[in-house]
Amino acid sequence: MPLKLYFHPLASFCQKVLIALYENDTTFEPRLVDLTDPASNAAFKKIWPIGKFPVLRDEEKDRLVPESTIIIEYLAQHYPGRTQLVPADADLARQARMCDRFYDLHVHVPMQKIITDRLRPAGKNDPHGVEEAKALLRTACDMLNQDMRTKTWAMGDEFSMADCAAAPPLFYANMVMPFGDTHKNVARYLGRLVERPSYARVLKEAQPYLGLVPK
Ligand SMILES: N[C@@H](CCC(=O)N[C@@H](CS)C(=O)NCC(=O)O)C(=O)O
Repeated sequence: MPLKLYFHPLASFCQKVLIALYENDTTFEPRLVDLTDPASNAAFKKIWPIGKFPVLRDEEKDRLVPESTIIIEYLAQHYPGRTQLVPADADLARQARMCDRFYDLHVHVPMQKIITDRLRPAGKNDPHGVEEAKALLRTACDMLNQDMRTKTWAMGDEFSMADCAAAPPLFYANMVMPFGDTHKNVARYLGRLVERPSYARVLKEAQPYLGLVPK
């Protein structure tokens, strides 16, 4: 099996890549990294000293591919399947990348900030940073609510990398800052994502760990 994925089922950026892999039934060897286990953490940092996952290893091509977006680009290029993760048309591809960036930077990062602040040791919280993150998340949801008025998926009719980027942060954002009553188009989009078989599988596999998400 040429592909190994270093990941954790609960980690939202890892889920983004899992969706892409499951969309195309891409075969890979799962390598679960437990960052709370010093041995697992140290072994992973030998592979990728930055210590953030997901990271893909392609044994056949002798390549190490970090960063969720770059992994999906790599899969689209070298292991394509029925779901075209990055559109072939250059203009559409740029728009898909722009959506991916929007979700990563303006939804995923603030959602992570809100959740990880709850894991900080007592006295080490960053209330100002969390307020900023909530404001950014609210602005992003306002914009997405407009954008998703008439669309099925982030790029319109076709599921793409942008939807892989959207599903995990929207799911967790809805847990920490519920938007069902305020952003109905985004909530309906999240409903479609949750029903998509690739993401439904990701959520099922994350289920045993969901209790670890701080309330
Ligand atoms: N830009 C990276 C972000 C990866 C990231 O933040 N991963 C989180 C898990 S969702 C992580 O590794 N957290 C552990 C840590 O920061 O120590 C990507 O897109 O892959």
